[in-house]
Amino acid sequence: MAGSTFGQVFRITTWGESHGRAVGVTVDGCPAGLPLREEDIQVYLDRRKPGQSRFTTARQEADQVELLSGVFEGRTTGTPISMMVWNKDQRSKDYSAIMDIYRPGHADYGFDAKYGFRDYRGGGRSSARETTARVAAGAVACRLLGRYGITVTAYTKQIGPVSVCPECFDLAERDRNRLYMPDPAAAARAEAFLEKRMEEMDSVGGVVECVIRGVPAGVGEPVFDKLDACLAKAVMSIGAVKGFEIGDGFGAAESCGSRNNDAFCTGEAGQICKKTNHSGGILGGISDGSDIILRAAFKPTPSIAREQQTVNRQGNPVAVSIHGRHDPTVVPRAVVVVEAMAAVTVADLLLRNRGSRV
Ligand code: EPS
Repeated sequence: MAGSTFGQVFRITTWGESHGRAVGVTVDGCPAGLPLREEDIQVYLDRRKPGQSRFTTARQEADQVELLSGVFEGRTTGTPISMMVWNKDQRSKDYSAIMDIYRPGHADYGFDAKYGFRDYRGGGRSSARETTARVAAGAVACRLLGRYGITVTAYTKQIGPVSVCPECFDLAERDRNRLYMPDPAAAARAEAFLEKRMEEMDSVGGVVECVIRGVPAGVGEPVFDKLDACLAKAVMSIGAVKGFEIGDGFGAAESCGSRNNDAFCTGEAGQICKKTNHSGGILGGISDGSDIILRAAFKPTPSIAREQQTVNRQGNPVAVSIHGRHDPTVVPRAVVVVEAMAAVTVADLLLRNRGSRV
């Protein structure tokens, strides 16, 4: 399958299917000498793994990472870093009844149209389970970025119509509620909203926001590999993402130049900075030294128990209701996936930037 690799210098290749034996990733291009242990990766995987609460799939996976190569005596060697997680709780019979049916909102029809047949168990390669591998790679990227003083922090900004209120924003609250919202009152409202949709056998979407702090000015390539273009590709490649914004994003379309332009100024240490950050930290595809702010809109989980009309492989109309173990919203578990893809992108462009001048 083409298209399983992302990045040019810090390059990741993911592999595996939801109901296959395992999922994993190879990270090539990570510099030697970075301290790295399985525990460093596991903390990221634990934030994504299934079965965390009643708002996530009930599939039970420990998602225990095995670090297979590229590390010696606790440090990266500069050779490919291979990591994998065994699949242990597949329940493929949930899928045998719908193997010939095109589930609305899923990739089934596209896969058949492209390949002629597909691994129908749990969505196969297009399953959210593939994001396990991205998170493992992202953990390595975050460790690397940490060496440069760069942090990547995402959170749930919105679930359905319920948004975090800017005045109540408190990052410390993010890990204290099941939806990873940095606003406990909004989290409580979002949980109530979600409960209602679950009673109606329906699902919900939402928005993840991510802040990348500490990227020096000058990272990103000016034309096709603009920093924002690479981030857009990285984030849009996460299953269920339907929208992407940087800075004011679509809001900038309603602004005017005098408001949208961020005035440059000189900081206390004589450094060049900006008075505002409508640009979201990127100008001309190159980081401008301020926080990089991006948002990803996730659609509601397509697997719902409510009856839906569709067709089978033969084109005959059928009704389908999807049973099994599914996330009523993918957003809380996607928070760390967005962080991972943002980190991988910045790590790649940061390393590429080392060749930008003599
Ligand atoms: C998924 C369907 C469910 C989810 C799965 C993603 O899988 P299954 O039907 O096999 O239980 O549990 O998510 C994960 C297992 C995971 O680790 O993210 C899908 O169709 O995308």
